[in-house]
Amino acid sequence: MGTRRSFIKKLGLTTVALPLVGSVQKSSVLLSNDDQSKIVHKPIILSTWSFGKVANQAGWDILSKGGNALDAVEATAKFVEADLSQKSVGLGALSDRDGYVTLDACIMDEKGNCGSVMFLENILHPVSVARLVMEKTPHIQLVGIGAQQFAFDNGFPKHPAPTESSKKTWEDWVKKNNYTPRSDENNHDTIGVIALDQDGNLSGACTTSGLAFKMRGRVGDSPIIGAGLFVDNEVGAATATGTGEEVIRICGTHLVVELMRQGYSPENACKEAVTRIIKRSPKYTKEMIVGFLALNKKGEYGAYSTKKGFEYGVYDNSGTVLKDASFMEKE
Ligand code: SD4
Repeated sequence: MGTRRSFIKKLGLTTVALPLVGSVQKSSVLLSNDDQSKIVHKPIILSTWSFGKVANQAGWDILSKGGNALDAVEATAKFVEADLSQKSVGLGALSDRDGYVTLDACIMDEKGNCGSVMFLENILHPVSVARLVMEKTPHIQLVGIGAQQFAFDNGFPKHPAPTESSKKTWEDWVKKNNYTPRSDENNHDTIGVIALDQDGNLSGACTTSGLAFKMRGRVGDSPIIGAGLFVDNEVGAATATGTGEEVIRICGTHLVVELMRQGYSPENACKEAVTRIIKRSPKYTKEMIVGFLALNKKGEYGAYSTKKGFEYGVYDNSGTVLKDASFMEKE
């Protein structure tokens, strides 16, 4: 073995495990250092936060059978929307400060097609409405009652909200009336999901109820293309979570993808975006969380956050894992 390894080293070759299509098996092949930079790691799906790890299964079921990234990201986003125990995505979420649950979502495919809904009420699957905006209208964004009417017209039923438990949390909050609409440990968990399919195409989706107890009508970064989500099939995809106002200011995910275009690794691109946010408002660093998650065309990925605690799920041919993002804040 030792002899084989030193022989490989001399030649500048490395043994690399390559995933096989739709299977958990791996094969070992020898690649020159030049070839290593061309390795494409696919299919793969990534989602924000710990529920992302569970929800990735829905997308992986599609990707592992050769399905496309767009269907996969929608399926993963829907999985979380359908879970009414989630307090920051879908109709089970915490309300705004007037007691209404208002949802934001968007989706983007490998051709630059995109759709978005904002301030949408009583609809279980905003991400699917966003997809229909993309596929059936000449527009990108629909808001409020217009978005809701569009959903009804396309057969989405009206669902009640808030849930009893979210209503109770809101009633308790009203008593304190402590208006701090900022993401912290207790107020986060948008699902942003990005995927690379077997054909080498990228797509992404993002869906949220936004910040708990936000002002009525407030919309964050999540449904904004280039802020909460961006996909460029030549380069990569990125999604964001956390205090949306900070992400919008720097067109966060567009920035991350453009940095990857310039040669940044996914993690370093996310780190640079976080650095810009912190540079403008260092005092917020300890108070709020903003995290970015990115995937490039080769299937390399990375994440970076203002502070400790941002996790993301990864599902590829080697299985499913939850990872901790790197972070800026030092204790
Ligand atoms: C927002 N970015 O509405 C969302 C909230 C979020 O983790 O992601 N929280 O600003």
